[in-house]
Amino acid sequence: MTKKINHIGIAVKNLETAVPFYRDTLGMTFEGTEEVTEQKVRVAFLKIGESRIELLEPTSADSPVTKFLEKNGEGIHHIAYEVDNLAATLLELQQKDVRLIDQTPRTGAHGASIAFIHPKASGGVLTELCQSARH
Ligand code: CMX
Repeated sequence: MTKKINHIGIAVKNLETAVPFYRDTLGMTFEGTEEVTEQKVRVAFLKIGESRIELLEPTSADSPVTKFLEKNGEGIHHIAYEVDNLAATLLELQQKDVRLIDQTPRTGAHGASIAFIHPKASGGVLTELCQSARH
C-alpha cells in the first residue's frame, strides 16, 4: 500500500528564517517555495536522498498550521507516505474503518493528490498519503 516516505512536514513560523538551517547548515538541496492556497500554507521543499523535508508556514490566522504552532510550537507536523493509487488506498482504509480527514483526494503542493488520516487513528502522528504528480 505505502511505497516510501515522500516527505516529512515541519511547522515553522517563518520560511525565510527556517530554510538556511536545512539548506546551508545541513546541506540539503533547496527546491523552492510554493503557496498552497487551499491549505492556507506556504511551503518550502528541501531534497534529502529520495525524500524531502517540507517546511510549512501558515498564511492566515485560521490555517491549521497556525493552530498547531499555537498549541505545540515549531516542530514535526506530519509524515507523508507515497502511494500508487490514492483513491484506491482511501477506499481500502474506509473499508478497514480507519478515521480519515479527507474521504477523497485533494490537491497539495507540486500538484500532488493528497489525503490525511486523522492523528487519532495513527497514534498521534498526522499522516498524509500522497500520489506524486512528478515522475
Ligand atoms: N499532529 C498530531 N496531532 C495533531 C496535529 C498534528 N499535526 N494537528 C492536530 N492534531 C490533533 C490535535 O492536537 C487535537 O487533539 P486533541 O483532540 O487531543 O486536542 C486533534 O488532532 C484535533 O485537532 P484540531 O486542530 O482540534 O482539529 P481540526 O479538525 O481543526 O484539525 C487537522 C486537525 C489534522 C485536520 C488539521 O490540523 C489539518 O487539516 N491539517 C492538515 C493540513 C496541512 O497540513 N496541510 C498542508 C499540506 C501541504 C502538502 O503536504 O502538500
